[in-house]
Amino acid sequence: MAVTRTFSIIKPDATRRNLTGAVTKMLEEAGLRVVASKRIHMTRDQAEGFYAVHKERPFYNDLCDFMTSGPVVVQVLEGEDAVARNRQVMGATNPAQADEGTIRKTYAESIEANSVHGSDSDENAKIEIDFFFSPDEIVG
Ligand code: RTP
Ligand code: MG
Repeated sequence: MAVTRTFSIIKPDATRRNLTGAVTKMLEEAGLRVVASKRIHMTRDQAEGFYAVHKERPFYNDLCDFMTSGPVVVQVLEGEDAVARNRQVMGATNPAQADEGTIRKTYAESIEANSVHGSDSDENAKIEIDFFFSPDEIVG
């Protein structure tokens, strides 16, 4: 299996509860390496642009409110089959449906405040990494 990259966000519900380290530990224990990381407060424009694929969804406006409600930690993760590996350790979008031992089962508060984001394909991972990071910020 090839070593690839994915994009992760530790969401405002997790940074508010001081869970940046705890979440990162679970990512690392899943075989992912943090090759870029920064704590930012997303602007409304950034949130709307990042989630533009969800623009027509009923939860879009609330989601943009939530993602700008506090700091987030954006990260690039590297590992074997990174996109799938990350989504496995994240767990289902709705924490009520997430498997035991996943980040969302362990820490998420609700389907919206679900602690982490992870890219859903290699193609989207590249787009999302480029949205937040310049090449010199990524050290593999
Ligand atoms: P993500 O993109 O954050 O990694 O999560 P995902 O693929 O599991 O979920 P997605 O369907 O892409 O939805 C993006 C984020 O929108 C919020 N959401 N709220 N209120 C709702 O019904 C609802 N559904 C989704 C969640 O924060 C979800 O992670
Ligand atoms: Mg998604």
